[in-house]
Amino acid sequence: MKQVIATAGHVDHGKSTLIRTLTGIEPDRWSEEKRRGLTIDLGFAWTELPSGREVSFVDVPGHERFLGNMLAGLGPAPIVCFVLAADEGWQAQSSDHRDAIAALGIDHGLLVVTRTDLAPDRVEPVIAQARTELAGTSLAEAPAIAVSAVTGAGMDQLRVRLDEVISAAPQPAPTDRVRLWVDRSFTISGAGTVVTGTLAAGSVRPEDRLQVAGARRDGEVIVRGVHSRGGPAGALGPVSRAAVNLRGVDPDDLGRGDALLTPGAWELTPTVDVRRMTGAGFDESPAELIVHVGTAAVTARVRPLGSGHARLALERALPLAVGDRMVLRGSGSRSVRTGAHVLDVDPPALSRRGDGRRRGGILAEMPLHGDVAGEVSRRGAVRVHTLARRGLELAEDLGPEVRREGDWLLDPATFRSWTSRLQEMVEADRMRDPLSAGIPRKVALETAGVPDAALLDRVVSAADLTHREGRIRSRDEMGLGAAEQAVAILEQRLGTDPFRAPEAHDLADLHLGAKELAAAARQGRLLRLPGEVILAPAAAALAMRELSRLRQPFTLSQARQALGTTRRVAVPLLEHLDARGWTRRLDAGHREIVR
Ligand SMILES: Nc1nc2c(ncn2[C@@H]2O[C@H](COP(=O)(O)OP(=O)(O)OP(=O)(O)O)[C@@H](O)[C@H]2O)c(=O)[nH]1
Ligand SMILES: [Mg+2]
Repeated sequence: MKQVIATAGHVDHGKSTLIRTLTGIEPDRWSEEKRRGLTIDLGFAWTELPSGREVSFVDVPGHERFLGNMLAGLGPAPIVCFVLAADEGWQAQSSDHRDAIAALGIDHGLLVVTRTDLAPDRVEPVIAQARTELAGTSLAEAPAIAVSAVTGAGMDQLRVRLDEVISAAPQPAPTDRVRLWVDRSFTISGAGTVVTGTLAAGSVRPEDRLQVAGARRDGEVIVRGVHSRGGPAGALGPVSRAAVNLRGVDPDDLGRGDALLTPGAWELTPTVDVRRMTGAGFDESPAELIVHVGTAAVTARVRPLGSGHARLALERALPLAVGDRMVLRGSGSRSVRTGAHVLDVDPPALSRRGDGRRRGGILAEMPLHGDVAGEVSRRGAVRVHTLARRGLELAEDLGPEVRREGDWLLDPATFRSWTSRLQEMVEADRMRDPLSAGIPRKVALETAGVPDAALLDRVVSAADLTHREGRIRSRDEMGLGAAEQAVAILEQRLGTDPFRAPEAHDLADLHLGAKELAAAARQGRLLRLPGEVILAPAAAALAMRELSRLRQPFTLSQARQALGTTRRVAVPLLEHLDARGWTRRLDAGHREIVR
């Protein structure tokens, strides 16, 4: 069980020093960071806790200028380590970072008061101050601990506490779908492009195919290798820092804000409807905001739908799901404006007057985990798989408003309308032509508006219709109409001479065309074999009686003589018996009866 923890806290409060002391790894990677003693971009380190569990850290910058980098580190992290300097106490970016954590809904973490060697008597008041400032936020109940990264005081207890916090956090399934938000991409000579990110759920292994949701490219890529803790790994599971070596990708094609996905498992959406969870409402929202989600930061046009909800039109499509949390920030602003929760990743267009107001009302009623019944009634029919992609949870009992048919969830009214539409179509077809073989399935699909073939089968049986050879028709037959008399004549002739099939001119004289013959065959009156060889249905059994008297195996010509018929009749008749499994073909010239 691995975990990833992000730091947070005011600039210069000792975040990077704490991580360095804890792990022995320098998180400030850049020479400029080292020179200035200031974190600019994300830093990465890892260690083993007393339990033997591996924990990785994403160290974020505190300086307000690098809020974007800070959010890219915090975005995908499930746990946060909130750092306060004992000698300085709560400061401006402490508030900013608290707001970001609350906006992202991160509710697992711990409070670390560091630099206690500089102000030993400030520990209690600083913790008290932090509790006040964090009241009502997701970290209100977080455990607090005092340390000095310089003297090492409290560091052992910190390790124990980290283990406790990790144990309390949920452990995502290694089988979940992958959405790896990329925070870095670089090239390793000989290995090619490597991207890194926090693997929050699912697993990645060599040779996996992943879908790219990127600002510069899409399509699929193949994983050449995976690394964690600086070394190669057979497979990576959650929650871990992942370095993924990709085949055939230019490092410039991928970067922070892009994501690697389980192919087909995510909806890439340019439009979402969201609910305000923290911070300012949408009443006086600027027309444009920056949306931070995962490691991405994109511009979005904002359409308020009441004060608590809004539609965000993103500058590019992102892999989002219901339940995702995002930070909204004014462009140019260095603080968090609103924390938002995604309610719908495929919302309906708002084109008519009053649509916005109506939509605001619907969103206000929508539960946080989305509205399956609403989704089904709005769309008429939706696949279970599509809902899962969108992040909607399926309850055991879907209620009376949802009808489940196989892989589909249906609005009962929609299903009823398909059923009656199909019944009408079949009835109209039969009125037009009593001998009709029925409506082709393709036509039924298109005209009735049924979205797929498997679903059509269910509509057919709900409508008490039947389908045969690609056509849908009524269960009860209407008789043969005008062809009745001609068929009766044929039946009589075949009754006396069962293997003497009528010739084409006989059928023409009787006005029996393909349609009439098909209807008679369907109704069990005639046996219609390929080549328009027409026999009585009893011909098969009669033929068997004759053939069983022959020496086995027999040839075509022996069979023909035994039946007293022509090649034209004998060939399709024997093939018909083969198909029924009554006779068996041994080689090109011989058959035998199957006993
Ligand atoms: N005496 C003492 N100094 C500390 C301690 N922890 C950090 N410092 C010092 O505090 C200063 C800032 O530490 P950093 O670790 O760079 O702070 P930071 O929070 O990572 O800063 P940013 O990343 O820029 O936000 C450095 O000069 C550290 O040496 C501590 O426990 N005791
Ligand atoms: Mg730092």
